Amino acid sequence: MSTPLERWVDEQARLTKPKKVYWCDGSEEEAHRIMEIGIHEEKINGLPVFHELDQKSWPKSYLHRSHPTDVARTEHLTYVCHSKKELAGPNNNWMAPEEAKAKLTKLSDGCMRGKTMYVLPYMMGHPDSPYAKACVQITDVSYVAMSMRIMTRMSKKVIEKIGNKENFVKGLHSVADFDPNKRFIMHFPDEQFVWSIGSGYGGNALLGKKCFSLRLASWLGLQEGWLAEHMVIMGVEDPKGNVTYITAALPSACGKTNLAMMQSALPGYKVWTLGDDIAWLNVGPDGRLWAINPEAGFFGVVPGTSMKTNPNMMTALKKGDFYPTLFTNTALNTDTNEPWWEGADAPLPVNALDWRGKPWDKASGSKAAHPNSRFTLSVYNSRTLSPEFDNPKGVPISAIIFGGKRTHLIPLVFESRSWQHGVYMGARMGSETTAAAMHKEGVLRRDPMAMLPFCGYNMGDYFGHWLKMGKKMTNPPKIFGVNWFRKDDAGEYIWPGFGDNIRVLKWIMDRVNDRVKPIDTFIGGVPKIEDLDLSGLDIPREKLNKLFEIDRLGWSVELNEVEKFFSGFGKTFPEELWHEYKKVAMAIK
Ligand code: GTP
Ligand code: SPV
Ligand code: MN
Repeated sequence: MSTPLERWVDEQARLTKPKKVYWCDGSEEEAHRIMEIGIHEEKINGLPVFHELDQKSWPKSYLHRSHPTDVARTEHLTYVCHSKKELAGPNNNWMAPEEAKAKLTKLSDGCMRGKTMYVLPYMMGHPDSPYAKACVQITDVSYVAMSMRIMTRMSKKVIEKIGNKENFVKGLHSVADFDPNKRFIMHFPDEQFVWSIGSGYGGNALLGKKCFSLRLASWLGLQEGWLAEHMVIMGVEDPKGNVTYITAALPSACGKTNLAMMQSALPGYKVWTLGDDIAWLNVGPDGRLWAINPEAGFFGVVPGTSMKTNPNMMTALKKGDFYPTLFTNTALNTDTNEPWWEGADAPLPVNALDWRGKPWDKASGSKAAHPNSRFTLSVYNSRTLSPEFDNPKGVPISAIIFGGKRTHLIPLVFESRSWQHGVYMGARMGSETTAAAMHKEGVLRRDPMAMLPFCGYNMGDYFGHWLKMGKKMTNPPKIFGVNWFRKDDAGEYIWPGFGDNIRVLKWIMDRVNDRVKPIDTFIGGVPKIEDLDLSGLDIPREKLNKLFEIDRLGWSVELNEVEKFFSGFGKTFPEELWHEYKKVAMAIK
């Protein structure tokens, strides 16, 4: 007798018609085999699927070039197919499930012809964690199979775990012919099923990541009383050895990976990494909020990564403990066979090919590496990996940070007055767009809790769920806002950022332990400058004041935007958050 899993795989094979079906076991030996296949596969932009980089300087590292139209998430082609449109809300594209399936069935008929169908059994979360989920993804791309091996806990044991169960998480992925006109990322929340066609890019193709662990998981969290969030999880150790666990939600390409892997600029402080992108948050029996990272790898932004900005990530990238590390869409120094990118430590290459495989020099005026070029590597390469990473229970959270990329208005750090006010702070968040999705960069948009592209249901209900979660905790985390990106009149960042962000985390920890008091303002509590540890940092006082300046006119313009945004959710928008909004609006007048 076949199992429901085997029957499901058979059914997909009948539709997509691959040359062969290959069940992966997650072993290293198998990874070498798939790598060999990719090294000899058809060229994209002049390279095979995997190009071996110089193994002395970049052990176990390979370069992949994507299809030139396929370099970032495509939010306009991403749908959440709830039974009713209202469930998806104004924050999602919606299509009726039957219509979406009919469309995708047509596009998928024979889409794997001549190709291998990889069946990938994987866990999101530690297999012993009560919060972990057993999943299976099908894909027709060796690069996706390899990336899923790095990003998740892939193992044949998951097949045993699923056994005869019907309710495992399903993902069907095919790049078909990469045609952007036939590209769709469709979610079926009632079936825990993601169907993605036409794109091989990270968030569109690694279905355990944004598609399952955020969009579908956020919907599950609503039913079951937990949260799936676009958040860093980190432990910050003080000089006495006490570790405070903090989560931070920052929109795509706004600094999560760098925060999670920070090399502290303050002696005696150390950041321990638990996750750089996704957190699943549950209320523990102790009334606190507990976080696990469902992932096991980093899919991080390459440009800007260097020994100066992120020495811990550079060391992890060169460590090569776990096989393999992938670079996607960086430039290639053809003299040394090394990857190169804007902001790298290595000097400008003399002979280089850009991310498309075209000869490049500085005079060409274009970027050598794609601004959204990425590395994919295992967390186990990281020397800052927290000893608690594999703890199935997760870690207890003392503070939640909401931040964004705001060149104006938003201060370096501020604190909410209560859980409810903190939820309002998260809901009104805005951020300037980045290269992580296909849209114009640098445009301010609302991005509540950094979840706008990832909340799998109506965000009005999502805000209500956040409020409810607060009521379930006897000891909830304190909520803070941060902004590393404020600029001066000359257009320069005021705050040095990166390792110096520890100074902000230290103030947050001092607030968690009630060691200092904030100054109350209408947006929340801001630090007294003398309570910030600025030792060894040379920033003139007037510049520092700029970081905390509260521009009333700017805030009233902002509030008009916020009001319009909140109103879009109609009756689903919680009254409690209107109440918080009105308090701020009154205070500004
Ligand atoms: P996703 O993987 O897309 O979710 O992004 P992320 O939030 O993990 O962003 P990441 O840490 O990769 O940072 C994106 C960009 O922001 C990189 O180019 C970084 O160099 C830059 N960045 C990160 N932290 C800081 C900071 O503190 N200050 C400044 N100025 N730039 C930063
Ligand atoms: C993001 O865009 O927020 C990412 C990269 O973390 S992706 O996996 O493509 O979503
Ligand atoms: Mn992300």
